[in-house]
Amino acid sequence: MNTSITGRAIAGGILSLSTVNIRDFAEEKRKGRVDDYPYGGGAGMVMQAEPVYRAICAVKAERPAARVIYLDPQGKVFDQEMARELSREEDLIFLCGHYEGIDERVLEEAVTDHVSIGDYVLTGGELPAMVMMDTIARLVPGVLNNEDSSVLESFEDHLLEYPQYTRPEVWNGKAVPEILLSGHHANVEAWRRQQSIRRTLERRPDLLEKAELTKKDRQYLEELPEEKLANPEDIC
Ligand code: 4GX
Repeated sequence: MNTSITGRAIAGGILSLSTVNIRDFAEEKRKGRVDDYPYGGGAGMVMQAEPVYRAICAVKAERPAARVIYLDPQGKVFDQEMARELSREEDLIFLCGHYEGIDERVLEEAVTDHVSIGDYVLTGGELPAMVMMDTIARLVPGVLNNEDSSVLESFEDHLLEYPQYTRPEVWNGKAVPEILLSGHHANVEAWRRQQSIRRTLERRPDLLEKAELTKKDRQYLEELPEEKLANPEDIC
């Protein structure tokens, strides 16, 4: 988090980030151990309620209004819309579990949001928390400058981004699409829009349901499948 765009934002005081180690809130006699066997038996270990509770209380003493987000494969799946909503919060606490999870009672007591970053299982919540922090951070005003701006933001309009090209004009025998060199701004915009729509249809057709398409967009979209279906057999 201390490098690149988020690093610059932290150095500039736009964002701040701190961590607490739940082990530091372990009972004295357990010497930093915070896991124990699950009641009812079964494989693996469970994080105890009390150290987790103390850790959350210590953070909340400084940030009483903060939402407490538990990284949890059973949570609501994180997306750009949720990131936008969370970027409006002043403070966020990310609770990262390890092992088989955390004693349910402290979750009931302290967690405001259960969030999953996707349908796969990691060893702990730290990477999901970092994925969320990075995604949310770049939506906080002042974090991105003009150079890495997000005005024409992918996903916000439920379309994939158009392809990008930079110098040289010909690389490995491949030329940059001519329209991009034309200097005709309106034509470039129209071409990029079409590329976005084409890519979304080919790679993520599920996104198109939510996309807001103009009449022109729809017209282009309807012409696409015929063009695509006409080809595969002809190639060989
Ligand atoms: N999106 N993990 C949480 C501990 C755990 C185990 C069982 C509840 C039940 C994940 C994800 C994720 C790994 C974080 C297991 N918690 N978190 N951890 N996918 O896989 O958010």
